[in-house]
Amino acid sequence: MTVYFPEVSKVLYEGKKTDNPLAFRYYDPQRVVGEKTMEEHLRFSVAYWHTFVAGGKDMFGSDSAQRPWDNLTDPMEIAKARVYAAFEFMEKMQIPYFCFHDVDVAPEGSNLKESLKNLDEIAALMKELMAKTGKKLLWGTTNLFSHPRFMHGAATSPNADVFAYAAARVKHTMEITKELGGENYVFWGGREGYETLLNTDLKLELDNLARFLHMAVDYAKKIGFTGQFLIEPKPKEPTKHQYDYDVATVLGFLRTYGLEKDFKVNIEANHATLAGHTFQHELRLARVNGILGSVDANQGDELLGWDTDQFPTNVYTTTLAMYEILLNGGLAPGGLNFDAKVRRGSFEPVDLFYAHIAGMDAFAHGLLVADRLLTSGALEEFVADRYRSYRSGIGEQIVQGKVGFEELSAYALEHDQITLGSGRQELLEAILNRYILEV
Ligand code: XLS
Ligand code: CA
Ligand code: CA
Repeated sequence: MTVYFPEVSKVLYEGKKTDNPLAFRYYDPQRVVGEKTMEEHLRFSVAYWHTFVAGGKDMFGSDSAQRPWDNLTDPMEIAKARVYAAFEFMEKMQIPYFCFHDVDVAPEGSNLKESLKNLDEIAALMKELMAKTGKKLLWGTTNLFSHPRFMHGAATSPNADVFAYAAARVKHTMEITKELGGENYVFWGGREGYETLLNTDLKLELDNLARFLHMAVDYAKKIGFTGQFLIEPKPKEPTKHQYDYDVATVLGFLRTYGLEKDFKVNIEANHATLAGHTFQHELRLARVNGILGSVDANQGDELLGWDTDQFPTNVYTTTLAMYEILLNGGLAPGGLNFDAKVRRGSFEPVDLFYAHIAGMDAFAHGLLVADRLLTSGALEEFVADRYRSYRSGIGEQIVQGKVGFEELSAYALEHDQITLGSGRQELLEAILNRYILEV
């Protein structure tokens, strides 16, 4: 059998003093943190499209990456070689999960029937290797944005034939996801948005998007697919305005259309920052509303305004992310999917290992810090104390709904000399730094 990464043997935990760049310094899968192992907490996943398919193309240049599995001519043979490369990579990296779009794994045929047949053939090979290696599918999804037929959207296209075509593709990918034991299914509305309102019936498009999602829920029930449905918010790119703008927008949409029980969100760090939020903000908002389902673990570049999908290496961000995830009671059945790509200049196969090691160690480090921070209670105690006025007296009555404007007005007339406490932001930031630097 072809070995695609001969320069790398299994990547192991060697501790933070190691000089070996092909070892983990923090990620120790079996290490217990709180009540779970690191592997159970972090549920790492590799993104098929970035790691085994994309070749480094950008607006200014062609593919730059060396991908030995692509050195074939027949598209189906390339697709199969990618599957073998993917499983070799996951084995060597100790990554338990993967995620894919339908079009990542199999080439398009000359018509829909042929495309679905190609997909079935590759899915069968994946199933075989999953059984052999114990690797699992975190989520499947359908690419409803690359082909020109989706130029005006899929479920929100002005053309009903496109809506029908998109439904056929989602139906099929959902069946394959079920067949492979996928734990989630993602809907990222790549072109579900608009370029200009001058040509757009916004109300019909939103109604149609909801109709499409209801049909997906109905079909999942019909075939007994019990994976979690996830919507992945993103404010723009490729469209100027995307309907699933951010967590707050998705929450409003789900509630408007009666879908809130069937969907959670898959939060991508880079999409959060594109929406003008921190990653932590999006995680917090999803968590407190009970819809934090999964995470696309990456980061953007502070100086670039687009979706750069970089590997997550910022330990402040990974710490605050893990802090929210621990407070959420974990992510399962979701996980941390590296929806990230190596830079165009990092073109050698070994760079895929360095990149994933960097991301896995940054999250493992974040987990250790967040766990210690939570055990200390430093932040929670401060926050609880900051809001103590709502646990007795007039605050308690407000919370319990026992008073209205008249009672509050009478109270305020007697209590208009108000004493406030400091927010202590800098002290709290110093505490966070201390914990990050100590691990
Ligand atoms: C693109 C999205 C996409 C989804 C899956 O920006 O991140 O890759 O995660 O379709
Ligand atoms: Ca993503
Ligand atoms: Ca992205």
